[in-house]
Amino acid sequence: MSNAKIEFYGCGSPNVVKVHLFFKALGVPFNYHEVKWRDGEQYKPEFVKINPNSKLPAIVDHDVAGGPITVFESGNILLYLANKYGKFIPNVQTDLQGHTEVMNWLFWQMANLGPIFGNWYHFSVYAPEKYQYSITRFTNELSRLFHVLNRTLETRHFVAGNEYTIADMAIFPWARIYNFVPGCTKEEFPNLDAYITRIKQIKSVQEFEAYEAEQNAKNPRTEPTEEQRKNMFGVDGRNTK
Ligand SMILES: N[C@@H](CCC(=O)N[C@@H](CS)C(=O)NCC(=O)O)C(=O)O
Repeated sequence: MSNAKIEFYGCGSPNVVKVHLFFKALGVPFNYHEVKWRDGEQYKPEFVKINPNSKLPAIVDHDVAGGPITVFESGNILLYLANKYGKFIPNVQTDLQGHTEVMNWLFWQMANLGPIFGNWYHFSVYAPEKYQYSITRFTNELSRLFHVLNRTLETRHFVAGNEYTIADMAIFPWARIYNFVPGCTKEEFPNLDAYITRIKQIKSVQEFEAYEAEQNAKNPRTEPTEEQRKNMFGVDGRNTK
């Protein structure tokens, strides 16, 4: 393999954190590109070439024979990196059961925890008018998902067993903020809370969180402007190519 790096496109978001966690855990070199999604940069033709769905994260791997290879969807990026480096997922040929259990939870995160948390956040925080029906719907479903995790973690250190895998890298960035959701407490979710503490003890996770805190201090969150809200929530596909 060459010394070419992986180009990593991201922003401050739990889906992007997943990929940072993998890179930190393995010490893989990469070039980071901040895509200003509030300013609509995800719809620029040069980014649409990388991810036709205009979402972050995405990577372009030049460090590969016959490459470059472009990868989008955070779960797929984790799987790509796990396959490439042979880490953080049991080998499919030698441990089909272990491999499949990681995939179960990786797909569970991608299809459930991420989208439901995202919608909960949208209706509870970003929405200019608060619709109780939508907030209740996503709060209930999130609570149900946290209970699924809490029950699973009763007998496991990590979500797919007793090893830290890409399933944890996918789940942790969302799970660590479970108590943002009103009524979701440590008392109700003790195993989930202990899991978060356990993951926060991993050295590479600590290194990532220290880096993240530095970045957040440099770029404090601001309320989006009206123009930014149009880029963030006003796109219906008719005005994009
Ligand atoms: N299923 C996608 C979701 C990615 C996603 O929604 N990313 C947000 C992070 S900020 C994004 O790109 N938002 C920009 C937008 O919605 O325009 C994944 O897991 O990669």
